[in-house]
Amino acid sequence: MAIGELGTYPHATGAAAAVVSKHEEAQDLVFWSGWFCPYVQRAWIVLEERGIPYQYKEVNPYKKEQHFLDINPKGLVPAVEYKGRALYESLVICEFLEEAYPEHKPSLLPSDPVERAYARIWIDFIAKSVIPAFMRLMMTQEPDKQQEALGEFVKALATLAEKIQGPFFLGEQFSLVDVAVAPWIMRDYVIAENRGFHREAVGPKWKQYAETIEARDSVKSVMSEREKYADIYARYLKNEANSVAGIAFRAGRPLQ
Ligand SMILES: N[C@@H](CCC(=O)N[C@@H](CS)C(=O)NCC(=O)O)C(=O)O
Repeated sequence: MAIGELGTYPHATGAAAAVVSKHEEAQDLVFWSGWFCPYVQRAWIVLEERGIPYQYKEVNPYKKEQHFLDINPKGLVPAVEYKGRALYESLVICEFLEEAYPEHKPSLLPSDPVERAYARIWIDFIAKSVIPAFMRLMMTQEPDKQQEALGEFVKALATLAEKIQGPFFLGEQFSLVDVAVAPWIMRDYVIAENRGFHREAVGPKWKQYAETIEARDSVKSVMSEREKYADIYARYLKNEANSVAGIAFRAGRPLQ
């Protein structure tokens, strides 16, 4: 069932395809990507934002091929191989890139340890509250439960919005907090078109922040053509996605 989950487009298109074409040569860092994946886009935004040299490799994680399971036993994208050693989990990869490439500016975490920890509190909030609420809203079918899910999602965003220092979450500097949420801001049109979400419902601060994030070059550069995502989101909207994420959210389990 999972095979073919990807639909008809095996490769990046649009802006993301142009980026892929610049990253074909072998490098110390191999980036195992799925063009469609918001978690991949977190690591990809960091790579582009900081100009880190990497070799792009597209993989269909739904096929669970042995060569990829040897890199990530969970069989999920993103994964990276750094000088032959493998790592996975998008937020872990983002932090790894921060530490392994300190000479590549800008750094996306504050240098002060307290501010760094503060950034991680909000990254954790995005992972544990914002994204699960987004998934629930997309996958819920009954209209009254959709209203409830919409309320929960707007509330989670409002909690985040309250702390935005502007123009970015931590102020002047684009950071890993922005990276952690950016791919879902780029996908909020799915719930706007299908579940009645409006950025305005969160408040003007959120709307302005979302517009700032979606205008960021690194964020735009990892997006494929919008219509190419339609098949994938149609399955989530009908609650028919059999991805690891789809199954976990349907069962009310946290995403591993
Ligand atoms: N917690 C993981 C989630 C990654 C994830 O769910 N990736 C999806 C694609 S967006 C995947 O590889 N799915 C394969 C599957 O569901 O079998 C991370 O942050 O990297």
